[in-house]
Amino acid sequence: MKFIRIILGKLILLLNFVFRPSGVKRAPDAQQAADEKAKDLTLYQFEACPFCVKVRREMKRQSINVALKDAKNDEVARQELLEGGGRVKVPCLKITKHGEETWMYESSDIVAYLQKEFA
Ligand SMILES: N[C@@H](CCC(=O)N[C@@H](CS)C(=O)NCC(=O)O)C(=O)O
Repeated sequence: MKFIRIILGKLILLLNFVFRPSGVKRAPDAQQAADEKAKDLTLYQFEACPFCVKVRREMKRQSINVALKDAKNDEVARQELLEGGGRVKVPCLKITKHGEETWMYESSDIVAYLQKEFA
């Protein structure tokens, strides 16, 4: 079972690479504003989780660099997710605004948020 999961994970990453979306092209000042806004975001994720791949693909489409934290292998990140969000489930987007943190679970909600904020 673990072996099948590893193979599926590798396959997902390969397909994601082969069919990677192209990112939106913005004017330099608009890109700078998007980069600035993206600094408020951190994505807690597992590298080969299909729901996390879905979110990372949207980030690529929106041409934004979001800090990624590996909640599978990085024990500190895992603990942050557990304490901040309440459970170790990925993807989870941490949004920090005016010193306040919001922890957003569910890939579809995260994609909708990214589209609302950056598209
Ligand atoms: N409906 C969720 C599914 C997320 C999900 O199942 N993530 C898995 C990893 S691929 C997970 O974190 N499982 C641990 C758990 O549910 O406690 C989404 O779309 O984000």
